[in-house]
Amino acid sequence: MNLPPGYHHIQLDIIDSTNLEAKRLIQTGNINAPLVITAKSQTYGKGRLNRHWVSEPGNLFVSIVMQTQEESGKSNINNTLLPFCTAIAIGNTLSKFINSKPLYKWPNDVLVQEKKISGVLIETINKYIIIGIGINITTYPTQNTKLPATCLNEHTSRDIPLTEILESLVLNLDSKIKCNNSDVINEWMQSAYGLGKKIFIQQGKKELSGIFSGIDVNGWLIFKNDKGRRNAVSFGDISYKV
Ligand code: BT5
Repeated sequence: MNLPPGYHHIQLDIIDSTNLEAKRLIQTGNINAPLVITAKSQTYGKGRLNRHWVSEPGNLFVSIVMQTQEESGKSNINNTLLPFCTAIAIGNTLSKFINSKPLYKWPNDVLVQEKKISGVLIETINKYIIIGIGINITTYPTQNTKLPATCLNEHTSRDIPLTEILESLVLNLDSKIKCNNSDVINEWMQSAYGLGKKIFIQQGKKELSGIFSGIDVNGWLIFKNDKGRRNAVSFGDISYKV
């Protein structure tokens, strides 16, 4: 496995969730970050807000554990824009293998031809950040998903080894987290899905709507409400008018 200098790797067979495994290692003090944990399949793949991530063998399930800025004493990890760095790293990796341009759905989904190919779950625990990434490679769920899904093999005839995808992903992420904020924002915006479109933002029971106009320096989603007033939100699920 060809990972950037300093990275460790644990390869698991079946696990409940690579993010949960990362948490256990952190809690028991058995962590040597940066650490890449991969599994062949997950029995309890997690999405955001305790949603389920369908985790069939053949797809990529990885959690990358890094120390936060304070703990490592480094100032070169872009914590604020980590979700966007991660989406870009996934997008750049997929672009190596397919012709369609991956697009980013705020905050960190990656779509290919308007279908979800990858999801990201970032969690923080005891001064460590766990970046959980699922990428559909060979299969994808065909029902019970909010967005239609897809997988890499639907967009290429080449059989790409998971190791090749993982190596590119970690390398891309390692370089993105060292970029400055404006570069990250600009790169993300160039492939933002739905710019200028009417969006609905679900925040629990509350729903906001407006025209999606970009992200600000903190990665908050900016939208213009129906009265033309600029608003920003830091969290929420986005859907688009059909
Ligand atoms: C995500 O959540 O998209 C984050 C998914 C993160 C999964 C990785 S795998 C490695 C690591 N270990 C874990 O346990 N998790 C991370 P969210 O935005 O909440 O989207 C979840 C929703 O996506 C579900 O409610 C479904 O609608 C849909 N979905 C579930 N599985 C899918 C899949 N394989 N492909 C596409 N969509 C899926």
